[in-house]
Amino acid sequence: MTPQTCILIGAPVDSGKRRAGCLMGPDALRTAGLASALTGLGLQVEDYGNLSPAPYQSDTADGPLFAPNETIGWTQKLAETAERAMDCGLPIFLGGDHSLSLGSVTGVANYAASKGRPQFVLWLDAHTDFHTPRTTDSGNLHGTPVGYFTGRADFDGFPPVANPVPQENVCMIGLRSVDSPERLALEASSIRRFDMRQIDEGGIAGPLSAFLEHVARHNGMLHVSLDVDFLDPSVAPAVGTTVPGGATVREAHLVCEMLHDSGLMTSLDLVELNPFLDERGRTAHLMVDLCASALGRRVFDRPTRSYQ
Ligand code: NNH
Ligand code: MN
Ligand code: MN
Ligand code: MN
Repeated sequence: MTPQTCILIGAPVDSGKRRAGCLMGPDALRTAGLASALTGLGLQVEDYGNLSPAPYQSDTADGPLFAPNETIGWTQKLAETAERAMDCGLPIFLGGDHSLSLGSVTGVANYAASKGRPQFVLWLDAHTDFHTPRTTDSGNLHGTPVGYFTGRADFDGFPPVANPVPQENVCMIGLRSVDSPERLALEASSIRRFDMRQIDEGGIAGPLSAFLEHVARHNGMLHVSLDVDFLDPSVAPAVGTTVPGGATVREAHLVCEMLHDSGLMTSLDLVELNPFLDERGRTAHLMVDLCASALGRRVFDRPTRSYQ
């Protein structure tokens, strides 16, 4: 069997919020040994280098949103690149802030549609990122990707979403900071959502396997979006929006190990790493280790579990 190819796509997006630093994320993940961790698992790795946004009109400081045009440029470039990369392997988007997922997810969803398969998304994050440009209070577009790729209105000027991901195909795990307009919209939606209390009470494996079964039953393609702030800030300090009470190292590894066992993941975002805020690279190393778990690193072999 030819080894699976992972495609590293550097997306130094820093326009999704005001605090700078995520532009250094892709190179910090490379420095922490991402490529060699994957080749060590017997995978083929191709690195596309760092992308730049499609040409965009320079942003002004007036208006409620921070740097919308730059984010539009990134969305265009990432959607095109994501759709093309899907034919060549499993793309791993190295962020960059979470606004990169406006492009990565819409791109992979276009690919899935071209193959006649449904797209699913696992959102691992303290936040729901379900705002629209009209509901956001902060004006930070990294709080909007789920709103965009599920087809919510009011993304004026952004590329139209040809293949919105159905709400039933989205599962969020790790939630603990949700703005009221997001909560109201989510409660009216069929997005699956698990806050940290549910994880505390019942563990993380149950909700995840239920979702993976659902993906398998529908022969879906699965995009996983891992925000650094899914993790507890005591183990992952390198993020601008720390929220206490996040996933432990083992909870996060378990999610990744189960993803690998499922064989369902077809694309991955590693986002929101701000190396400027890191402590001797520990967050970058943890993200690399989690990525390795999601792609097959394990202590002992065990029978693989089928979700069909
Ligand atoms: N909900 C807040 C906002 O829209 C925070 C979003 N920040 C994130 N999302 N880090 O993952 O501004
Ligand atoms: Mn996020
Ligand atoms: Mn977040
Ligand atoms: Mn179903």
